[in-house]
Amino acid sequence: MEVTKNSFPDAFSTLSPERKLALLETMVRIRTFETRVEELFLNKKIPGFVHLYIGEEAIATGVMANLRKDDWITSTHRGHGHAIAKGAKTDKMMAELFGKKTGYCKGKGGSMHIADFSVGMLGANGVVGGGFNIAVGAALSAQIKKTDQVAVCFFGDGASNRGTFHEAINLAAIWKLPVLFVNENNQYASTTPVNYGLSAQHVADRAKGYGIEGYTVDGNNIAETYNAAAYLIQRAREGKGPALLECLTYRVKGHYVGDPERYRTREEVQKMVNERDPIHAYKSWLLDAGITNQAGIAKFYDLAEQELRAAIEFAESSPLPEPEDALNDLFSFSPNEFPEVVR
Ligand SMILES: Cc1ncc(C[n+]2csc(CCOP(=O)(O)OP(=O)(O)O)c2C)c(N)n1
Ligand SMILES: [Mg+2]
Repeated sequence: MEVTKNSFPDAFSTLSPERKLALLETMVRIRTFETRVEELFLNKKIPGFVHLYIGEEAIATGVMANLRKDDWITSTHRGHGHAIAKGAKTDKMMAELFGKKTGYCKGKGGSMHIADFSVGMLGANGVVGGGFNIAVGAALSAQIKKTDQVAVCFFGDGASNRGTFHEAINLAAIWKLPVLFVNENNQYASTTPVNYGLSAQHVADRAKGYGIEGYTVDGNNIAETYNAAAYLIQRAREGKGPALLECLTYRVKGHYVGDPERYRTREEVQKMVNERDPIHAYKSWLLDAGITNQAGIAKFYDLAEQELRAAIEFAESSPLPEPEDALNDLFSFSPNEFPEVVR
């Protein structure tokens, strides 16, 4: 995997040991959530579809560590990691995955509809490329209201071929909106390898066409994603406009749980797991730097397991939605209030 080195200021090095460890904790919480979700799905506890974020944790974690609670993100169909890193509650997420009434969408949406506006998570999205214009809209509201909030739009390599990508980036560029477009180039769009679907060498190359900065970093290296995000988010916050950040990564699991994966070899996947796992790399770095020890790392896994056990218990013991509620919450207003709009 080719990586273009960019010389962003090294904000990561200035983080306290506690904050460096907090990054590991977030990555471990995401990995643990996803690992348990895979098991639960295979055990038929979770209906619908789930797309796992395993192997891509350094992107959500490095970016979100630079956002405030009142900043916004838009997410994708592979959104659990984004939601967790932005501060969503894993018990309400799990309940949503189980289709339970206590879930984020009262059990009506599932994995691809998790949103928590209270922490600035504007939503996962079943529509590939559905987040671009929502993020640009949020950024426009910050500009109009003269707040210094920033919106981050996460999207895949496949999504960069949607028309919405081009519309959104162009408008954000000409209006200098405070939005960062974070591309998670995980080498595949379902069954299509990135080098088949992408006309440029890098997704970031497309930035030039809109007159904005585009960068490519190693998305499996938490220090690199952190540094790039720190610089570009601050720049957006100061009114200097949008940028495109491409994070090179690898989708370790199938496109969805149950994907037969006939489009790639097991050897390819195993090599990436062995050589490029972002959590393994960061743990080694923290140990070498003397910031923690094996027991310190084990503690994060124990805490994440405890959190997940509680989340699963909450989801399992929660009620299913009532049939009478099926048509509630489908509109942001009551259809009876504005009958002429709903006609
Ligand atoms: C508008 C639209 N087209 C097609 C699909 C079907 N689909 C779901 S995920 C996906 C691939 C997305 O690839 P990418 O953007 O690279 O994200 P990744 O799955 O790799 O995270 C496709 C084609 C969809 N959900 N929405
Ligand atoms: Mg992809």
